[in-house]
Amino acid sequence: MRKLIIAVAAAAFSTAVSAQTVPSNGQVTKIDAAQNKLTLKHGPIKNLDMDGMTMVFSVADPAMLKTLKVGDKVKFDADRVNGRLTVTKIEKSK
Ligand SMILES: [Cu+2]
Repeated sequence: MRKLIIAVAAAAFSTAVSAQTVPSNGQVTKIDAAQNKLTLKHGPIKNLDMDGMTMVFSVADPAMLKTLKVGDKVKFDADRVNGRLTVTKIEKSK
């Protein structure tokens, strides 16, 4: 499944060299440290072929949640990890 998604993304965005993920913009609307989850109101996520919406993501590293608070604007990478939509990288937007 993951390989298929990457292949489709690569075909659709042939100018993107070898990157699997493309940074997306979002805003933190909820942090659930106990569940290791983050709710983001996000813009389009190109590598997941997703339009803007508000949704829950898993986070790859629990430490990510410690640097964030509700209302923060962020730039993040999201990918499908073991079938779950997961934030693999996140930083506050300047
Ligand atoms: Cu979404």
